[in-house]
Amino acid sequence: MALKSESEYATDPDSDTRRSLLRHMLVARGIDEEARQLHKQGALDLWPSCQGQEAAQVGSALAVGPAPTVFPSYREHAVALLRGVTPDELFAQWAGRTFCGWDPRRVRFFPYTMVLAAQTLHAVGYSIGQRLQGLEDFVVVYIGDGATSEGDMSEAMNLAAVESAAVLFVCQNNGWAISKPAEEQMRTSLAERARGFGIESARVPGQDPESVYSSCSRAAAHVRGERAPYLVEIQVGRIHGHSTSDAQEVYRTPDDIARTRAADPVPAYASRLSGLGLVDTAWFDAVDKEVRELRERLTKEYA
Ligand SMILES: Cc1ncc(C[n+]2csc(CCOP(=O)(O)OP(=O)(O)O)c2C)c(N)n1
Ligand SMILES: [Mg+2]
Repeated sequence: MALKSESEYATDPDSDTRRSLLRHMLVARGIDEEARQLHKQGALDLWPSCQGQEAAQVGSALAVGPAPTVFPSYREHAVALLRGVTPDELFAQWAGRTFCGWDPRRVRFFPYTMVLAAQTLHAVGYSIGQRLQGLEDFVVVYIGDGATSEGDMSEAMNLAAVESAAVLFVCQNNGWAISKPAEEQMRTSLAERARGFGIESARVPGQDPESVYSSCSRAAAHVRGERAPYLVEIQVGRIHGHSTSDAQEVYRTPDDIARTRAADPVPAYASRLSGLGLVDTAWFDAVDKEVRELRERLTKEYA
Protein backbone atom coordinates (compact mmCIF):
# COMPACT_ATOMS: atom_id res chain seq x y z
CA MET A 1 0.00 0.00 0.00
CA ALA A 2 1.38 3.45 -0.91
CA LEU A 3 2.52 5.73 1.84
CA LYS A 4 1.05 9.18 2.24
CA SER A 5 3.19 12.00 0.88
CA GLU A 6 4.57 14.50 3.37
CA SER A 7 1.92 17.11 2.53
CA GLU A 8 -0.82 14.60 3.24
CA TYR A 9 0.23 14.51 6.89
CA ALA A 10 -1.80 17.62 7.64
CA THR A 11 -1.51 18.56 11.27
CA ASP A 12 -4.89 20.27 11.53
CA PRO A 13 -7.99 18.35 10.48
CA ASP A 14 -10.16 19.94 7.79
CA SER A 15 -13.99 19.99 8.02
CA ASP A 16 -14.48 16.58 6.38
CA THR A 17 -11.88 15.04 8.70
CA ARG A 18 -13.58 16.63 11.71
CA ARG A 19 -16.92 15.09 10.71
CA SER A 20 -15.16 11.79 10.14
CA LEU A 21 -13.57 11.95 13.60
CA LEU A 22 -16.99 12.44 15.16
CA ARG A 23 -18.72 9.78 13.04
CA HIS A 24 -16.12 7.11 13.93
CA MET A 25 -16.35 8.07 17.61
CA LEU A 26 -20.15 7.74 17.58
CA VAL A 27 -20.07 4.39 15.76
CA ALA A 28 -17.44 3.03 18.17
CA ARG A 29 -19.50 4.19 21.16
CA GLY A 30 -22.61 2.44 19.79
CA ILE A 31 -20.78 -0.82 19.08
CA ASP A 32 -19.14 -0.73 22.51
CA GLU A 33 -22.49 -0.18 24.21
CA GLU A 34 -23.98 -3.09 22.24
CA ALA A 35 -21.10 -5.33 23.34
CA ARG A 36 -21.65 -4.40 27.00
CA GLN A 37 -25.34 -5.20 26.60
CA LEU A 38 -24.59 -8.55 24.94
CA HIS A 39 -22.20 -9.45 27.75
CA LYS A 40 -25.03 -8.85 30.27
CA GLN A 41 -27.15 -11.27 28.23
CA GLY A 42 -24.39 -13.86 28.38
CA ALA A 43 -23.68 -13.66 24.66
CA LEU A 44 -20.14 -12.27 24.90
CA ASP A 45 -17.71 -13.80 27.39
CA LEU A 46 -15.87 -10.58 28.16
CA TRP A 47 -15.60 -7.02 26.87
CA PRO A 48 -12.95 -4.46 27.74
CA SER A 49 -14.81 -1.24 27.00
CA CYS A 50 -13.10 1.56 25.09
CA GLN A 51 -15.57 4.20 26.29
CA GLY A 52 -13.77 7.41 27.16
CA GLN A 53 -10.86 6.52 24.87
CA GLU A 54 -12.59 7.09 21.51
CA ALA A 55 -10.96 10.47 20.82
CA ALA A 56 -7.50 8.98 21.38
CA GLN A 57 -8.21 5.94 19.22
CA VAL A 58 -10.02 7.61 16.34
CA GLY A 59 -7.73 10.67 16.35
CA SER A 60 -4.58 8.53 16.19
CA ALA A 61 -5.94 6.05 13.62
CA LEU A 62 -7.19 8.74 11.24
CA ALA A 63 -3.94 10.68 11.59
CA VAL A 64 -1.70 7.80 10.51
CA GLY A 65 -4.04 6.72 7.71
CA PRO A 66 -4.26 3.27 6.13
CA ALA A 67 -0.55 2.79 5.32
CA PRO A 68 0.99 1.53 8.57
CA THR A 69 0.48 -1.93 9.99
CA VAL A 70 -1.10 -1.74 13.45
CA PHE A 71 -0.24 -3.89 16.48
CA PRO A 72 -3.02 -3.38 19.03
CA SER A 73 -3.38 -4.27 22.67
CA TYR A 74 -6.94 -5.52 23.41
CA ARG A 75 -9.03 -2.35 23.89
CA GLU A 76 -8.56 -0.66 20.51
CA HIS A 77 -12.05 -1.38 19.17
CA ALA A 78 -12.43 2.07 17.58
CA VAL A 79 -9.13 1.59 15.73
CA ALA A 80 -10.15 -1.93 14.69
CA LEU A 81 -13.45 -0.73 13.22
CA LEU A 82 -11.74 2.15 11.44
CA ARG A 83 -9.20 -0.24 9.92
CA GLY A 84 -11.96 -2.41 8.49
CA VAL A 85 -12.42 -5.11 11.13
CA THR A 86 -16.19 -5.68 11.05
CA PRO A 87 -18.25 -5.56 14.25
CA ASP A 88 -19.09 -9.24 13.63
CA GLU A 89 -15.40 -10.16 13.49
CA LEU A 90 -14.79 -8.21 16.66
CA PHE A 91 -17.69 -9.79 18.54
CA ALA A 92 -16.91 -13.31 17.27
CA GLN A 93 -13.61 -13.13 19.12
CA TRP A 94 -15.08 -11.97 22.44
CA ALA A 95 -17.84 -14.57 22.09
CA GLY A 96 -15.17 -17.25 21.74
CA ARG A 97 -16.44 -18.23 18.30
CA THR A 98 -13.11 -17.83 16.50
CA PHE A 99 -9.45 -17.88 17.40
CA CYS A 100 -8.65 -14.36 16.25
CA GLY A 101 -11.74 -12.99 14.58
CA TRP A 102 -10.22 -11.29 11.56
CA ASP A 103 -7.57 -11.78 8.91
CA PRO A 104 -4.66 -9.57 9.98
CA ARG A 105 -3.25 -9.57 6.44
CA ARG A 106 -6.47 -8.12 5.01
CA VAL A 107 -6.86 -5.28 7.49
CA ARG A 108 -3.19 -4.94 8.49
CA PHE A 109 -4.39 -4.86 12.06
CA PHE A 110 -2.81 -7.67 14.05
CA PRO A 111 -4.69 -9.92 16.51
CA TYR A 112 -5.41 -8.51 19.95
CA THR A 113 -2.62 -9.33 22.41
CA MET A 114 -3.58 -10.24 25.96
CA VAL A 115 0.03 -10.76 27.07
CA LEU A 116 0.80 -7.20 28.11
CA ALA A 117 3.40 -5.40 25.97
CA ALA A 118 4.34 -8.50 23.93
CA GLN A 119 3.05 -6.65 20.87
CA THR A 120 5.70 -3.94 21.32
CA LEU A 121 8.45 -6.44 20.46
CA HIS A 122 6.36 -7.91 17.65
CA ALA A 123 5.95 -4.41 16.22
CA VAL A 124 9.64 -3.49 16.39
CA GLY A 125 10.69 -6.85 14.94
CA TYR A 126 8.12 -6.54 12.16
CA SER A 127 9.34 -3.06 11.33
CA ILE A 128 12.98 -4.20 11.14
CA GLY A 129 11.88 -7.13 8.97
CA GLN A 130 10.05 -4.77 6.63
CA ARG A 131 13.16 -2.64 6.27
CA LEU A 132 15.34 -5.69 5.54
CA GLN A 133 12.93 -6.60 2.74
CA GLY A 134 13.13 -3.08 1.34
CA LEU A 135 9.47 -2.35 2.09
CA GLU A 136 8.61 1.25 2.77
CA ASP A 137 6.23 0.90 5.64
CA PHE A 138 5.93 2.02 9.21
CA VAL A 139 4.28 0.41 12.16
CA VAL A 140 1.97 1.65 14.91
CA VAL A 141 1.79 -0.13 18.25
CA TYR A 142 -0.77 0.57 20.98
CA ILE A 143 -0.09 -0.01 24.67
CA GLY A 144 -1.73 0.91 27.96
CA ASP A 145 -0.01 2.62 30.90
CA GLY A 146 0.17 -0.63 32.88
CA ALA A 147 1.79 -2.50 29.99
CA THR A 148 4.70 -0.07 30.08
CA SER A 149 5.80 -1.65 33.39
CA GLU A 150 6.63 -4.84 31.50
CA GLY A 151 10.26 -5.47 30.57
CA ASP A 152 9.16 -6.07 26.96
CA MET A 153 8.26 -2.40 26.64
CA SER A 154 11.72 -1.24 27.73
CA GLU A 155 13.38 -3.79 25.44
CA ALA A 156 11.18 -2.68 22.55
CA MET A 157 11.90 1.02 23.09
CA ASN A 158 15.63 0.43 23.31
CA LEU A 159 15.71 -1.85 20.27
CA ALA A 160 13.59 0.59 18.27
CA ALA A 161 15.94 3.44 19.23
CA VAL A 162 19.23 1.70 18.42
CA GLU A 163 17.85 0.13 15.22
CA SER A 164 16.10 3.34 14.13
CA ALA A 165 12.95 1.28 13.66
CA ALA A 166 10.05 3.11 12.03
CA VAL A 167 7.64 2.52 14.89
CA LEU A 168 5.08 4.88 16.36
CA PHE A 169 4.32 3.91 19.96
CA VAL A 170 0.87 5.12 21.04
CA CYS A 171 0.23 4.81 24.76
CA GLN A 172 -3.28 5.39 26.02
CA ASN A 173 -2.69 6.30 29.62
CA ASN A 174 -6.10 5.83 31.22
CA GLY A 175 -4.62 6.05 34.70
CA TRP A 176 -5.32 2.44 35.61
CA ALA A 177 -3.88 -1.05 35.14
CA ILE A 178 -7.07 -2.79 36.28
CA SER A 179 -7.08 -1.47 39.90
CA LYS A 180 -3.48 -0.23 40.05
CA PRO A 181 -3.22 3.54 39.61
CA ALA A 182 -0.66 4.78 37.10
CA GLU A 183 1.02 7.05 39.69
CA GLU A 184 1.97 3.91 41.64
CA GLN A 185 3.65 2.46 38.54
CA MET A 186 5.83 5.32 37.32
CA ARG A 187 7.71 8.28 38.74
CA THR A 188 8.01 10.13 35.43
CA SER A 189 5.68 10.37 32.46
CA LEU A 190 6.08 7.74 29.80
CA ALA A 191 6.94 10.50 27.35
CA GLU A 192 9.96 11.39 29.53
CA ARG A 193 10.93 7.73 29.86
CA ALA A 194 10.94 7.37 26.07
CA ARG A 195 13.39 10.27 25.77
CA GLY A 196 15.71 8.38 28.13
CA PHE A 197 15.84 5.65 25.50
CA GLY A 198 16.58 8.21 22.79
CA ILE A 199 13.04 8.28 21.42
CA GLU A 200 11.32 11.58 20.71
CA SER A 201 7.94 11.90 22.33
CA ALA A 202 4.91 14.02 23.08
CA ARG A 203 2.26 13.98 25.79
CA VAL A 204 -1.24 15.07 24.78
CA PRO A 205 -4.65 15.28 26.41
CA GLY A 206 -6.97 12.64 25.00
CA GLN A 207 -10.35 14.35 25.31
CA ASP A 208 -10.01 16.34 22.11
CA PRO A 209 -9.70 14.20 18.96
CA GLU A 210 -8.28 17.16 17.05
CA SER A 211 -5.29 17.58 19.40
CA VAL A 212 -4.67 13.84 19.16
CA TYR A 213 -4.98 13.99 15.37
CA SER A 214 -2.50 16.87 15.12
CA SER A 215 0.06 15.30 17.46
CA CYS A 216 -0.16 11.91 15.78
CA SER A 217 0.10 13.48 12.31
CA ARG A 218 3.34 15.17 13.34
CA ALA A 219 4.56 11.98 14.99
CA ALA A 220 3.79 9.93 11.86
CA ALA A 221 5.63 12.46 9.70
CA HIS A 222 8.63 12.13 12.03
CA VAL A 223 8.62 8.32 11.92
CA ARG A 224 8.29 8.32 8.16
CA GLY A 225 10.68 11.17 7.46
CA GLU A 226 13.42 10.32 9.95
CA ARG A 227 12.91 6.53 9.87
CA ALA A 228 13.08 6.69 13.65
CA PRO A 229 10.66 5.75 16.44
CA TYR A 230 8.38 8.23 18.21
CA LEU A 231 6.14 7.86 21.24
CA VAL A 232 2.87 9.66 21.87
CA GLU A 233 1.40 9.39 25.35
CA ILE A 234 -2.31 10.23 25.32
CA GLN A 235 -4.00 10.96 28.62
CA VAL A 236 -7.46 9.44 28.55
CA GLY A 237 -10.23 8.52 31.00
CA ARG A 238 -11.61 5.01 31.45
CA ILE A 239 -15.37 5.42 31.84
CA HIS A 240 -16.20 1.81 32.76
CA GLY A 241 -14.36 -0.91 34.66
CA HIS A 242 -11.28 -2.61 33.23
CA SER A 243 -13.63 -5.14 31.63
CA THR A 244 -17.21 -6.29 32.04
CA SER A 245 -15.90 -8.55 34.83
CA ASP A 246 -14.51 -5.68 36.90
CA ALA A 247 -16.37 -3.53 39.46
CA GLN A 248 -14.36 -0.30 39.49
CA GLU A 249 -16.63 1.15 42.21
CA VAL A 250 -14.65 -1.04 44.64
CA TYR A 251 -11.37 0.84 44.12
CA ARG A 252 -12.30 4.20 42.56
CA THR A 253 -14.04 7.00 44.41
CA PRO A 254 -17.46 8.16 43.17
CA ASP A 255 -15.92 11.61 42.53
CA ASP A 256 -13.17 10.17 40.37
CA ILE A 257 -15.65 8.17 38.29
CA ALA A 258 -17.97 11.19 38.01
CA ARG A 259 -15.08 13.40 36.81
CA THR A 260 -14.17 10.88 34.13
CA ARG A 261 -17.78 10.67 32.94
CA ALA A 262 -18.07 14.46 32.89
CA ALA A 263 -15.01 14.58 30.61
CA ASP A 264 -16.55 12.07 28.15
CA PRO A 265 -15.03 13.02 24.77
CA VAL A 266 -17.99 11.86 22.64
CA PRO A 267 -20.79 14.27 23.69
CA ALA A 268 -18.21 17.06 24.10
CA TYR A 269 -17.02 16.75 20.50
CA ALA A 270 -20.58 16.29 19.21
CA SER A 271 -21.68 19.57 20.76
CA ARG A 272 -18.52 21.34 19.62
CA LEU A 273 -19.01 20.43 15.95
CA SER A 274 -22.69 21.15 16.23
CA GLY A 275 -21.94 24.60 17.70
CA LEU A 276 -19.57 25.27 14.81
CA GLY A 277 -22.33 24.34 12.33
CA LEU A 278 -20.25 21.48 10.90
CA VAL A 279 -22.98 18.93 11.65
CA ASP A 280 -26.75 19.34 11.93
CA THR A 281 -29.76 17.30 13.05
CA ALA A 282 -29.99 15.46 9.71
CA TRP A 283 -26.33 14.44 10.04
CA PHE A 284 -26.87 13.10 13.58
CA ASP A 285 -30.08 11.31 12.46
CA ALA A 286 -28.18 9.52 9.66
CA VAL A 287 -25.40 8.35 12.01
CA ASP A 288 -27.96 7.30 14.66
CA LYS A 289 -29.83 5.26 12.05
CA GLU A 290 -26.62 3.57 10.89
CA VAL A 291 -25.67 2.67 14.48
CA ARG A 292 -29.20 1.53 15.39
CA GLU A 293 -29.41 -0.79 12.38
CA LEU A 294 -25.97 -2.21 13.09
CA ARG A 295 -26.90 -2.83 16.73
CA GLU A 296 -30.22 -4.47 15.82
CA ARG A 297 -28.43 -6.85 13.49
CA LEU A 298 -25.78 -7.68 16.10
CA THR A 299 -28.44 -8.28 18.77
CA LYS A 300 -30.24 -10.71 16.44
CA GLU A 301 -27.02 -12.51 15.58
CA TYR A 302 -25.60 -12.84 19.11
CA ALA A 303 -28.30 -12.54 21.81
C1 LIG B 1 2.16 -10.23 31.04
C2 LIG B 1 0.86 -9.97 31.69
N1 LIG B 1 0.79 -9.72 33.00
C3 LIG B 1 -0.40 -9.49 33.60
C4 LIG B 1 -1.56 -9.52 32.88
C5 LIG B 1 -2.89 -9.29 33.56
N2 LIG B 1 -3.46 -8.00 33.13
C6 LIG B 1 -4.37 -7.95 32.15
S1 LIG B 1 -4.83 -6.37 31.78
C7 LIG B 1 -3.82 -5.74 32.97
C8 LIG B 1 -3.73 -4.25 33.16
C9 LIG B 1 -3.25 -3.52 31.94
O1 LIG B 1 -3.35 -2.14 32.09
P1 LIG B 1 -2.97 -1.16 30.95
O2 LIG B 1 -1.76 -1.61 30.24
O3 LIG B 1 -2.95 0.20 31.56
O4 LIG B 1 -4.18 -1.29 29.89
P2 LIG B 1 -5.72 -0.94 30.06
O5 LIG B 1 -6.39 -2.21 30.45
O6 LIG B 1 -5.84 0.12 31.11
O7 LIG B 1 -6.16 -0.48 28.73
C10 LIG B 1 -3.14 -6.77 33.64
C11 LIG B 1 -2.20 -6.54 34.75
C12 LIG B 1 -1.46 -9.83 31.50
N3 LIG B 1 -2.55 -9.87 30.71
N4 LIG B 1 -0.26 -10.03 30.93
MG1 LIG C 1 -4.42 1.56 31.72
